[in-house]
Amino acid sequence: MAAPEKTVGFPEHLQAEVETYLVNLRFSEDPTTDGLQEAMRYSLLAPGKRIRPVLALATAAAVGLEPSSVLPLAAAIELIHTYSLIHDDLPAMDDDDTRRGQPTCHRAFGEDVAILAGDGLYAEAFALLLSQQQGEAARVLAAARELAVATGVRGMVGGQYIDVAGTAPAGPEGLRRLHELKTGKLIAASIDCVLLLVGSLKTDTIVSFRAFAGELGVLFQIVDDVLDVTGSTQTLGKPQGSDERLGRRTYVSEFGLEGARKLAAESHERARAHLARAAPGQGTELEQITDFIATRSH
Ligand code: GRG
Repeated sequence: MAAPEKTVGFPEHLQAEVETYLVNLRFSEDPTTDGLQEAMRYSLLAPGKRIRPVLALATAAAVGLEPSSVLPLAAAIELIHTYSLIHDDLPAMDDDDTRRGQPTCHRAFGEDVAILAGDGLYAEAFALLLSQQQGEAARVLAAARELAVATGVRGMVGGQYIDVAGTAPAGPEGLRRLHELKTGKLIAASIDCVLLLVGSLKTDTIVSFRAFAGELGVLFQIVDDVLDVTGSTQTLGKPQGSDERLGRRTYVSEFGLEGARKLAAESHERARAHLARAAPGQGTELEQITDFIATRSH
C-alpha cells in the first residue's frame, strides 16, 4: 500500500495517528467477502490528505480533549469521504480513471464491486462510530445523527443531486448552497461532531466554531475549483480540468480565476477570524489546517 502523502504546514503527527488507525481497521473475517474488503481498503488506504479526520482530532485538541479519544469518529468520517469519492468516480457520475494517484476503485475492481465498496464504507462508518467511540451514549448518538444528516439529502448526497441535476438557482447564492451541501457539510461535521461529543461548551464558543466550520467548507471548495484549473493531474492525483469537461458550475466558471482567488483570500481571512474567537490561543493545529487548505497545491 502506498505511503500517505507528506504535506507541508499540516499537523503531520495527527495525520500519522489517523493513518495508523485506518490501516488497522478490518471490516470482516469472512473469507467470502475478502474481495469486497480489499476494494474498500484499496480506496481507503490510498494516499489521501486526511483533512477531515485531522480536523476532528485538531478540534478535540482545541477544546481540551485528547485527540486520540475521537479516532473512531474521525475514521468514520474518512470512511464516508472515501465512499463519496468511489461513487463520484463511477461511470454514471464523473467517470474518472484515477483518484488519489491510482486507478479508481471501479477501474481496479469493476463497477459492481466499487458500488458495494462505497456502500460498505458508509455502513461500516456508523458501525465503527456507534461501537467504538467513547463518551456519554446520548452525545455519541448526537454525533452520529449529525454525521447522518450532513451526508444525507440535507447534506452531501443532496448537494451531489443538485449538482448532477442542475437544480441550483442561478447566481452566487445557488452556487454557494450547492457546495455548502456537497462538500461543506462533511467538512463542517468533522468539527461539529466533536463539539457534540464534548457537549459542555459555552454557547458563544459553539457559535464561533460553527461559523469557522462553515467557512472552512467554503474555502475548501473555492480552492478546489481553482486547483481544478491551475493544478496538474499528477499533483492532484485525479484528472485536472474535470469540472470544465463535465460542465460543472464552479467558483471559477462563475467568477473567473482571479475572482475565485480573491474570494478564497477573503474566505481565508473570515475563517481565521472565526477560529480566533472560537479557540483564542488554542487553535494552533486548526490554524495550520486552515492555512494549508488556503494554500494547498493538491
Ligand atoms: C455521494 C456520489 C456522492 C458524492 C458526494 C463530496 C462528493 C459528493 C463527491 C466527491 C467528489 C469531489 C471531487 C468533490 C469536490 C471536493 C472534494 C470532496 C475533493 C476531494 O477531497 P480531498 O481533496 O481528497 O480532501 P483526498 O483524496 O485528499 O481525501
